[in-house]
Amino acid sequence: MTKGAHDQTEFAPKPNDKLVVFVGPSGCGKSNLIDWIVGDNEPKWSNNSIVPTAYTEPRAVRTIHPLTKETSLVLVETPGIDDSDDDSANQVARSLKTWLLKHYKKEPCVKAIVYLHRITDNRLTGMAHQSLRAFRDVCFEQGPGQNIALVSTMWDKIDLHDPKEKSVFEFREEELKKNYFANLINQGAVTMRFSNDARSAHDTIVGILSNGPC
Ligand SMILES: Nc1nc2c(ncn2[C@@H]2O[C@H](COP(=O)(O)OP(=O)(O)OP(=O)(O)O)[C@@H](O)[C@H]2O)c(=O)[nH]1
Ligand SMILES: [Mg+2]
Repeated sequence: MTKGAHDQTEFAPKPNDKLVVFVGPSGCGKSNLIDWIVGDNEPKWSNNSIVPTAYTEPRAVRTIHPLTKETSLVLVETPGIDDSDDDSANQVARSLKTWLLKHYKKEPCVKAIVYLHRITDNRLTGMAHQSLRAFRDVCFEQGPGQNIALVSTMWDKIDLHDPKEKSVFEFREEELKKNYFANLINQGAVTMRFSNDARSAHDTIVGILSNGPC
C-alpha cells in the first residue's frame, strides 16, 4: 500500500457503514493517517503546508474494511481543534453532529473516535479528555472511554535504536498514559503509535476496528 488519493466528490452513505472519526488539533496528522489507510496513488488530504487546513465541516472517504473486505469503512476527518479556544472542541463536535444528521437518516455505527497527538510535541496544549467528551456525546450512547483510540504520531521521527532518544520518548509516552490520558485509559481507551508508513497504518486501523459495539 502506498500513501493515497481519495476522491472527495459527493460522499454517498450506505446503511451498513462503519465510521471511524478522527479528531485532534490542526497538524496532529489526521489527513496523513487517513491518506495512509486509504492507500493508492498520491496523498490527497495531507500536504506539507504549515497553514492549518481551511475547512469547517467534517469530510469523509469510503474505503475497504481491512477485516471484512467490504467497502463499508468510512473515515471521517473533523476540522482541527483550536486549543487556544475553550469552545473549539464543542464547535467541532457540533459540526460532526450536523454532518451525521445530514448524511445518515438512521444513526450510523461509529466504531471509534481516534484522538491524535504528536509525540514530538514537548508540551501539551489541548485537553484531550475535555475535547473527547464533546465527541463522545455526539457519537456514543454507552459509557465514557469506550471506543476511543489515542494515537501518537511522528514515531518515524524518533530513532528508537538510539537508547537515549528511545528513553526520552518512551518516558514521554508513559507520562501521557499516567497523567494526561489516565482517565480515558481507565475507562477503556487504547493507545497506539503511528510511525508514518503503510504497515503502521494497517496495524492502527485494524487495532481500532477490532473493538467496539458494531
Ligand atoms: N514524519 C511524519 N509527518 C507527519 C506525521 N503525521 C503528520 N505528518 C505531517 O505533518 C503535517 C500535518 O499533518 P496533517 O495530516 O495534514 O494534519 P491534520 O491533523 O490533518 O491538520 P488539519 O487538517 O489542519 O487539522 C503534514 O506535513 C504531514 O505530512 C507522522 O506521523 N510522521
Ligand atoms: Mg487535515
